[in-house]
Amino acid sequence: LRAVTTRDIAIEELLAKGADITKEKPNVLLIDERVSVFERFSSVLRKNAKLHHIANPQDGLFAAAEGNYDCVILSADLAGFDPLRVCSQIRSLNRTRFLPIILACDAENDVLVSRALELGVNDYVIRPIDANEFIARLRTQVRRKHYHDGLRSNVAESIELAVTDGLTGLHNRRYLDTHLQTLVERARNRGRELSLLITDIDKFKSINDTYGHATGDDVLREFANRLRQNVRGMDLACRYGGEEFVIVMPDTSAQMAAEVAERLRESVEEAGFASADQVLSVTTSVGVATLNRNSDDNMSDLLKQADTALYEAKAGGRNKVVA
Ligand code: GH3
Ligand code: MG
Ligand code: MG
Ligand code: MG
Repeated sequence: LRAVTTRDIAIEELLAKGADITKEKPNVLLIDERVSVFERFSSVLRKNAKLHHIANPQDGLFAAAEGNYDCVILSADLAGFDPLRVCSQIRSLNRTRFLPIILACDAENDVLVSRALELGVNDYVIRPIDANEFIARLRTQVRRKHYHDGLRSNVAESIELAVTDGLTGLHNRRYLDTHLQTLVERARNRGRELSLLITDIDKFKSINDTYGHATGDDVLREFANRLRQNVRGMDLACRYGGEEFVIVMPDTSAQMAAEVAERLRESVEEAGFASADQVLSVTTSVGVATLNRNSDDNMSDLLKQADTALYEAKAGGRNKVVA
């Protein structure tokens, strides 16, 4: 509730300030088959917008989805087309869901207008059009759109940050914690296999102690690259803790998972890790676990199983896979 309130206040402030977002001319798409209507809107908007004109609503819908418009003017009097249908089509496409629509009517039509507003039309005008009033209404819609576009990309960015590890760009533990249980349940419901591995860099503390923390960070980044090279697109790779990483592998048997783990172990051991002017030898230990379809193991059972295997790999001398 608080977020909504803050956001509303922010919008109102922005609108009150007449924020500078209409500095660039908005791209406006007019959907109406009549050239006379286009000419009237052209003269109304003149220097205030770039007006594009499409006669056929189906083409208009396509253009709206493909193009980068700030507002659509939809004629209520489209020969052979139901404007309400066109409106709900615009609202149902992802690309145009938030595109402002102004309905332009030839005459008062309360029923049509109220249904259109229910379907998501943002505003309406009745011909003959008053130029100043129309420009003001258009500006309001364009400002709102730009403001919300900004909010949406900020939200997308914060979500991205919240589930990404800043150092390596892999998913973070929070992401794993929210998705692993779903992957486990999906595998179980579909009778599919699922494996995961935990890998922990050997003696990482001594890398930090010997070469410094910055070098340690370089090693972590390069380690993440080698992880990425060894997993498929459908696998979920995440940094689980300091120098500990988890890979979840859907549709992967215990044997296949052990092979992935061994390949990863080798790819770390085989080539040195470059940092500044030195090349370091790094090794890693891996514990593998596979979902047992005859048990009711959940996500934490699976992680525990892999962690126990990892512990055995460490106890057994490190640079090992235990499956
Ligand atoms: P083991 O083979 O048993 O895993 O030994 P280890 O030294 O790798 O394990 P330990 O848990 O003792 O040390 C992990 C070290 O990782 C300690 C911590 O300071 C370091 N570390 C954790 N996060 C980061 C990080 O983001 N950057 C750097 N450079 N070091 C980190
Ligand atoms: Mg450790
Ligand atoms: Mg370690
Ligand atoms: Mg560790």
